[in-house]
Amino acid sequence: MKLSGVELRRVRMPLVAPFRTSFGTQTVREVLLIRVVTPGAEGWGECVAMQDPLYSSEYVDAAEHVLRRFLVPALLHVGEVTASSVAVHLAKYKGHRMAKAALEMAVLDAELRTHGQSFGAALGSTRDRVPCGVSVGIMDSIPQLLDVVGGYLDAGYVRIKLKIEPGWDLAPVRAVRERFGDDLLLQVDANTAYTLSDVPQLARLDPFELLLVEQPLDEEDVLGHAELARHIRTPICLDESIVSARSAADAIKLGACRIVNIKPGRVGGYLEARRVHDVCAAHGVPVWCGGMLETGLGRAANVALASLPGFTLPGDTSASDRFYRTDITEPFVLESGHLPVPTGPGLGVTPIPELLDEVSTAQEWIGS
Ligand code: OSB
Ligand code: MG
Repeated sequence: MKLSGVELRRVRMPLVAPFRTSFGTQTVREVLLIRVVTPGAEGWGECVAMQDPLYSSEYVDAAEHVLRRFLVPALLHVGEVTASSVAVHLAKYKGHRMAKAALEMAVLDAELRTHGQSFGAALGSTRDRVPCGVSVGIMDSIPQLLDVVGGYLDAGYVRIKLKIEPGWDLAPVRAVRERFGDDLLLQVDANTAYTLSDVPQLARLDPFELLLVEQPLDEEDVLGHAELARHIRTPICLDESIVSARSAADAIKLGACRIVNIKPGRVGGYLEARRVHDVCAAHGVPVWCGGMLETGLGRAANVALASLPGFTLPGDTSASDRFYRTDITEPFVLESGHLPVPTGPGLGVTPIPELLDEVSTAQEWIGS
């Protein structure tokens, strides 16, 4: 497949409510979209890098820059491109996994549309719908949190993830357990906000029978997580620390995690995400699909990934209206706590031109 050109498009979408985590508060999503044009079909990619380098070192302006300056030209200069060769062509450029993932996603979408195959079918889907959890931000008060969680449970979400940080951990977990009961699938995500000196506090979460605690320590502190695992009963799940199938294998071998959150952007693409899934499955480690406030494009691909057999825990694959009043694609709507895996060619969804134009702030064409 020869690429005729690549469009980089910036989109700005307001969130339905502020989303607060231990690393900051977001009120708007600045997204970088990629459209690749090939003779057979167009393909769409979504870059999950955030506006500021607070979750990881990548941020959206940098992703746009490295794509324009290095990654897109590298692909335009090779004659035949296949989705599985994208990572090879981009490998000499270090890091920038979210930028690479977005470009590979667009090429994969174009390739699959050309052959009439869906993302799910290509990745190895074994289900036609996936159970959905929702990530709940840090709130101003416990009553407000209970209202918000109650609303999500009424909407049908089958699992609740509470964002936590020092000073907002035990009390929200206890309150949600007391109000909604022991059967609620409940987990927490610290986004690296703790250190090993917090072992006693993290151990106080043990009685609440959480599914997991996600990324309590620094992303580079894999051994710290292994040490923490010796002092708490709650299973540790890694997010930020897992940047490849190799790092997943290492973390598992070191005893740093019993569960892995897979985000395709964080590991460099959907093909590497499948390899992370395969490594975890080989070790009997359950995985689930994380989220990065995706539009309908990234959401479609995430739902497809989440339908692979090793995804045995509900993911942060929530409905479009969790974050956006209006999505840029046909919205993903929760049905009995599940989302359907798209079946059409490629992502199975495309941006609706008028909706996309309404939120676009810049676009740039890079021809071959
Ligand atoms: O740590 O999982 C995370 C959003 C942005 C950055 C990091 C994370 C998150 C979420 C939201 O928790 C997940 C979603 O998109 O639903
Ligand atoms: Mg996380």
